[in-house]
Amino acid sequence: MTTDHQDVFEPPAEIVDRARVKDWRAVEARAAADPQAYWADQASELEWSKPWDKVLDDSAAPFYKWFTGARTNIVTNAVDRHLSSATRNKLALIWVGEDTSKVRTFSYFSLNREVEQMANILLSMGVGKGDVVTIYLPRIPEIFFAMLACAKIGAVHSVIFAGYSADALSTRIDDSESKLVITADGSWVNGKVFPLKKIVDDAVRYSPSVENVVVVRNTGTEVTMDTVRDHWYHELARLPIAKGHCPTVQLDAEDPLFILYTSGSTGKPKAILHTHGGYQVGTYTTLKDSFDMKPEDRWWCTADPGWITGHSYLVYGPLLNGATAFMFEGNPTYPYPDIWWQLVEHYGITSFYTAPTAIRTLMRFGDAWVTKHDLSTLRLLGSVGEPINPEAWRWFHRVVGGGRCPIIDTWWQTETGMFQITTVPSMPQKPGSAGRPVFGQQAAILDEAGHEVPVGTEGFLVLKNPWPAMMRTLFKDPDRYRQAYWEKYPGVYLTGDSARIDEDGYIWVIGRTDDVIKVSGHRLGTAEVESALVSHPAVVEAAAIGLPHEVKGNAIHCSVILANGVQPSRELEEDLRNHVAETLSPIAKPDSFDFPEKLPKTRSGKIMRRILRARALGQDEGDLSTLENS
Ligand code: 6R9
Repeated sequence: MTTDHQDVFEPPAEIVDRARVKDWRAVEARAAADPQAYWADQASELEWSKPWDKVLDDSAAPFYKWFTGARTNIVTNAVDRHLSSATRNKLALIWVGEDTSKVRTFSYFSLNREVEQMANILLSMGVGKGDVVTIYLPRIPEIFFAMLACAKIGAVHSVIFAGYSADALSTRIDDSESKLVITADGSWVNGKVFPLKKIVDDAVRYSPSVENVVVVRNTGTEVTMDTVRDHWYHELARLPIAKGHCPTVQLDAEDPLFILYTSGSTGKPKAILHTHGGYQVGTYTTLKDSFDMKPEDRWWCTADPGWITGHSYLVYGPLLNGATAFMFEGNPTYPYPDIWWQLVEHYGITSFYTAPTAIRTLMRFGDAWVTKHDLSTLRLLGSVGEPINPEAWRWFHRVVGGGRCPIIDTWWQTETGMFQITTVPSMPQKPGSAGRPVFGQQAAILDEAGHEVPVGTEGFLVLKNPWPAMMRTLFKDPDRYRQAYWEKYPGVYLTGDSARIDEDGYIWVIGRTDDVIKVSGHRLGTAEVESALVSHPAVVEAAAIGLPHEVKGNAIHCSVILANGVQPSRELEEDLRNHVAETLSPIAKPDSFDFPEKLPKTRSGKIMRRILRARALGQDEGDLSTLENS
């Protein structure tokens, strides 16, 4: 370990005094001795209409099942159980628009009313148990209502980040065979309207499964409404059918709750499937322990509900804990780079969870934007999505947290559903290390052959124990599930990340080992960018790689073979960039290009990205013996 990594921050005494988990070593040891007993204890803090027969069924591993035989619904625990007590009047959600004069707040009582209304409408449209509903909504309260309404009636939500293009949306709708799409007229992005409904129109033209589109009025933009297919949500809400109580359907613990598409090594995104029972236990427990959730907390997770972080720790986790969630529609630098700190001060946020890329962006504007606000309500800070570099960690700690607030780094994935490597507030923190495996989990770093590597050596990060919020399979693709995650090292879960472990058992995640790139914390597949590029008439072949970037973590660099007679130019680069934005998403825009004569390939035709990376970084190209025509 280098000395840079040896900084240790001991948690302040008042944080430890207040922490739920004070003696973390004892809890860790108890959970390690009997993980199933640990998870059963956690699960018994939630409501089940029928108890489980078995905590873990591993008879068909890697298709693990949790809390088998139990009946439950995540909405019973996230909403309903808070209605019978004083919590019904507590704020469940505070929402602030990009125009911060727009504020909407919901107590648990009124959140329930909204969810019942949306659920009644879904039922009236023939949505039933097991049906997949596509949700393409921005950060507005209706995304909470839509997700919870689906869960309430046993439908499966498939949230698509409202920054994906029509092509990407259409592929995901088709793959899931969704009959209903919930969207909005538009969303606000830095003062401009992003035309969501228009994108849905384009997507649905090629998606024959869609029978109904429900449109929430948000920006007031003019949109085209198909008289048969499209319905305004506010008009449906006035109908008698929308009114009245809507019971929460009790489901099998293993019934699906949602699918969420994420990028993998191929161009086809993977639909990760999560279920009601285990997912509620995992997200409830990890948020409670790592962020020391208390009734008086105001929790702000800046992630978009379109990603797993938004699912687990903006929507479900806080509600399962009966906390108050805060959601902001806007971006961190609009209209000024102190908008977040202004909101933290105004709304008295106590726990603030964000991504390193945002911290690095805001850090560049200087301390004054932060220090002019009174951030003394903050108690805990959190980080997710990519490794946090020690410099950003220290700035976040010193300037935002006033040196008082521990930073809870949380390593996890769409697939894991819940934190896997993190700290709890009473644990010492090391800037740049994600921490230790969560209680009940064990991690290891393996070499190519599957042997554990010595302390301090980089290798493949694997997880040894199953955990309740683990994905159950890839929707409609169980073979790919087994092969992608469980085949390289039988019996352990392959994360796709490389990491080191230090002498204290802290894990230092380095990055992905596959063709997945995290760009500004967003997960993208190089193959998706490549297929967007080759759909441009000037492009014959393309290879995308991630290169280190100071703010974004990684930036996308593309090597492109141009069609005969096409010459590289600035205009062409701009055109290709816009083409990727339009066919995939603006978040996938390449940063830089080069236009070689040919791509380095192995004799079997596989692109050698290692060589492209070395070339782009001006480094030695290394061993070229496997190169075709070497
Ligand atoms: C939650 C989320 C998963 C990948 C993961 C890893 C990277 C996430 C991290 C982190 C270092 C952290 N990652 N959290 N790397 N430190 N705290 O981001 O899910 O979008 O599926 O991405 O993100 O590479 O494998 P997802």
